[in-house]
Amino acid sequence: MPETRRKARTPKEQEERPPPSVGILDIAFRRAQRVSPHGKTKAERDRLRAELKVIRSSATVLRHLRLELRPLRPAAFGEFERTLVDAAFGARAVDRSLLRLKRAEERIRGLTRDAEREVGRAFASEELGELIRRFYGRLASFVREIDPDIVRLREVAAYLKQRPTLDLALPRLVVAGFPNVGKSSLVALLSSARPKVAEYPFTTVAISVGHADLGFDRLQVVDTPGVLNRPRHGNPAEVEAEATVAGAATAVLFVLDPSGSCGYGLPEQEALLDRWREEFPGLSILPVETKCDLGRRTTDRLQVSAVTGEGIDALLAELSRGLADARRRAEAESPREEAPEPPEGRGGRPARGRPPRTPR
Ligand SMILES: Nc1nc2c(ncn2[C@@H]2O[C@H](COP(=O)(O)OP(=O)(O)OP(=O)(O)O)[C@@H](O)[C@H]2O)c(=O)[nH]1
Ligand SMILES: [Mg+2]
Repeated sequence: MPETRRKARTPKEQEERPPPSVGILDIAFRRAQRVSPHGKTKAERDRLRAELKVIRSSATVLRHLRLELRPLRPAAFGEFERTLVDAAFGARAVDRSLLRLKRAEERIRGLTRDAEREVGRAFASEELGELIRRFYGRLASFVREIDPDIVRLREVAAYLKQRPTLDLALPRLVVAGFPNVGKSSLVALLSSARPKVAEYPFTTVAISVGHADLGFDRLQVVDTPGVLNRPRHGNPAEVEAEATVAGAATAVLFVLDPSGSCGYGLPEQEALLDRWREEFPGLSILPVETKCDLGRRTTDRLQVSAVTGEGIDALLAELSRGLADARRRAEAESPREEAPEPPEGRGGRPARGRPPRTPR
């Protein structure tokens, strides 16, 4: 699905910024240059200086590489984040970069060990000088080789930084549906979030989170971009929304606009609802029809209006009931635990026995 992937930076964009290796090596070599060894003889001091140059430059490079990997450490990079990143960058690309960074670390460690041994065996100062030059050269080429990988991991880190952190201990109501149906308007009414609302599709292009207090229960309300029902051909915003439904939802509030003012007919919206019900049989999906101020119809579903506020209290009551039921079920399942939490499934979602799925 090439259209869902992030584009690599153009050569011109890459030209504008020096590659990461320039900064990393600059700091490493400067630190190594500042060594002031003690020793009785010049030969002793020369050897110690060479040893310290090897150790300091390599340690500085390794520390920088570890820093590049920090945003992707397991604690910050759960399965939900992984799904988002896979969808945005391509799964294999990120794995390849991680692997290449790890390999570069191992090679640098090996190079350092060899250089330390050679320094110990060297006789003359000139020999030491030549040894250090060679070591610096190889160290630099190892780091330069992974420049594209460091750039990619930095892009992933920046992407993740823009995504809200979901508290996996709190229930997550994901508000989803077709574009322009009124999802963000409902999120603004239900929670503390104030997402942008406008009369064109794809106003929301990334997920955002607000909170709602429903009696005893605190709920995270997640606004998502609209999804046109076209698996494998969705744009990055649609892929992100589907990944959130698949990987982060405790429950889904599926918003339908029967008035058609969103620009899409009810049958195509119903088709998306049907597909999700089929793909996520264990997920609780509550459909709600909105914009009822534009016209009411006969239906068993909840009907609301974000403009007049009609039906919102009934919707809140329904959500409260659903949450209380889920809490009671969790308490019944783990009666001895003080703070009952559902067992975590994929992406911190309560396990429901449905198969993991990579959204396309
Ligand atoms: N009449 C009426 N208009 C509404 C209602 N809810 C939302 N709208 C309008 O519908 C349009 C889309 O609303 P949004 O809340 O931005 O819809 P969305 O589903 O978040 O849209 P995307 O983020 O683009 O997918 C805006 O012009 C809103 O003012 C409603 O209950 N009644
Ligand atoms: Mg929106």
